[in-house]
Parts: sequence; structure tokens; C-alpha cells
Amino acid sequence: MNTTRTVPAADPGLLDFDEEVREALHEGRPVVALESSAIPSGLPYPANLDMALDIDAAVRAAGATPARIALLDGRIRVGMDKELLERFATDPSVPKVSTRDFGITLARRGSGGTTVSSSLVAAELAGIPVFAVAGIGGVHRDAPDTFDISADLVQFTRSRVAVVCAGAKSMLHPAWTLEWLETAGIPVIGYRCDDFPAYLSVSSGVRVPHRLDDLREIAAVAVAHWRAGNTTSPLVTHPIHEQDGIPSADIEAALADATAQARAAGVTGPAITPYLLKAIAQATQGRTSAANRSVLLSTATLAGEFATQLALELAEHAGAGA
Ligand code: PSU
Ligand code: MN
Repeated sequence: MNTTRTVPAADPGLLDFDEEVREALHEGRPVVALESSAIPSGLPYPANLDMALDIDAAVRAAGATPARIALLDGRIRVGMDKELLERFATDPSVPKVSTRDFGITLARRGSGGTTVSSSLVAAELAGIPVFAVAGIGGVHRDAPDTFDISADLVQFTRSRVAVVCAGAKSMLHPAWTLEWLETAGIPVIGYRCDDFPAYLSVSSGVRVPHRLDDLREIAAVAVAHWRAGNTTSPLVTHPIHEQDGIPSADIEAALADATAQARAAGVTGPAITPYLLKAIAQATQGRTSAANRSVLLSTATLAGEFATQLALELAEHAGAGA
């Protein structure tokens, strides 16, 4: 028996690829990784299933292959077909799996919807350098009391995956989120925007550190960042379409009630994000659902376009220094 006790290296043997994703990666075509935690906990069935399929279609229309990440019976699934999406969409008890829950879910042969943070872990293991989500997690507004900072931010300091998004979720604190990202050395780029977007709203009122208007140039920034030895996640941010954005005053009004309700109900930890998103949707009488749909689709489209540019840029530097 071998008596050395070596901690194993990251093991791609844990991955199960959807056939379409496997082929795309094999042929070096652009792929966009996506999360699955919002499917069971977000919209009601069948709107959640339809939304996921529409996001996949938007990625394809932009010339890339969607690879939705999930944990499935103790394995990491890369690319969910309709049948699997249906299973997640019809079962609200599918748990939200963050990076901290990864090992316990795998070892107990469990399943779960992956958040941004755990999806990034899987994307890197699978060799997918682009991930898309409408709104990232961030620093919560009650963080000075609760210390509630999303694991998404911490994971950006560990994953060599570019993240395409429309800023941080509307109920978070945008300025503190940007401060945190600056401290961690995470590049935040505004694609054709001067302000850090706020998911359902066009602007958070806080400037992005860098604006660039050309996707190939942003891809060059990401590659330069990684070639320099940084092992972190550049953020590419772009707002919701102007005509679909919700004025931040309306979000703030909905949020004041939602936060009070959450506090009264004692909702904390991982439950708070889905709770507040639902409460905002109810308070704005479905107006957010149109905005939500708009920003989910526009982010997926942009990520597909960016993945194409990044693939070109990576190909140009392939072999150099490797
Ligand atoms: N949307 C939902 N439910 C969720 C999330 C999004 O309807 O649980 C997830 C996202 O994947 C994001 C995470 O990564 O919430 C952030 O949650 P927290 O603030 O607990 O880190
Ligand atoms: Mn949290």
C-alpha cells in the first residue's frame, strides 16, 4: 500500500459533460458556463424552465455553446439538457450549493443548483474561461452587522474565468461591492458604460474603474491579466437595455418593505438572496419579471459574443509561455 498521503489535485474525472458541450470544447469553439441555483428557487414552473431554455438559445444565437453547471448525484454536470432542466425546474427542494457546500454534496452523492461561486469552480475545472450571470452576489447592505458578503466575491479571487454580468444584484451595496473587488484586485470593466450597472437598473450610481467599448480589447485585457500570473476573474459588466431598466427609486421602495419583512421573518444566510428577489418581484407587480427576462437574455447574448472574442485572443497566445 502506498503510504504517502498526498492531497489530490483538482480532478476533471468528477465532470460529466453534455455531448454538445464536450464537442464544442474539443473543437475549441466558444462556450459559456451558466449557474443553476436560480432555477429551483426563482420563477415558478414552467416559467423557470422556459427562461433557462431561452437563455441557452440566446448564447447559441450569439455563436457560443451554453454549459449550465449543476451537481447531480455526486457528480459535476457541465451542460444540462431539457430533461435535466425540467427536473430542477419542478423541484423547489433542490438545494442552493455554494463553494462551501461543494464537497459535502459530492461526497454524499447529492444534487444541487450551483451558485455563481460554485459554478466558477466547475467552469475552471472543465476548461471554460467565460461565465455569465445577470447579477453577481456582493456585499449585502447589512454587512456591517451581519458580515454577509457573498462567496461569489471570494471565488472571483480564485478562478481564472471571466465573468460577464449586469453588475451586482439590486439589493446589494454597489459601492462596498466595488471597494471589496478593488481590494481583491479584481478588474471590473464597463463595456460601453461608465457606471457599474445594478442588474434590474441601468446604473448603481457608482462609476466603473475602466470603460472599454470593444469586446476584443476586453478579451485582450483578460488574457494579459492571466498571462501576468493573476489567478482571478475579470468582470465584464454591461447594463440592462435602457428601456427595460427599473428606476432605482422603485427598487429602493420595494426593498425597504422586503428588508423589513425578511428581518421580521428571521431570514438570514443563503436564504436571504432568493427571499429579497421574490419580494421585489411581488412588490413591483411583475414589472421586474420583464426586466429580469431582458437582463438575463442580454447578458447571455453578450457572454456568447465575448466568448467568441476571448477564444480568438486565447488562440493567439496559445503556446506562448505555456
Ligand atoms: N437567484 C436566485 N436564487 C439564488 C441565486 C440567484 O433566485 O440563490 C444565487 C446566485 O447564484 C448567486 C447567489 O451566486 O445567489 C448569491 O447568494 P449569496 O448572497 O447568498 O452569496
Ligand atoms: Mn450570504
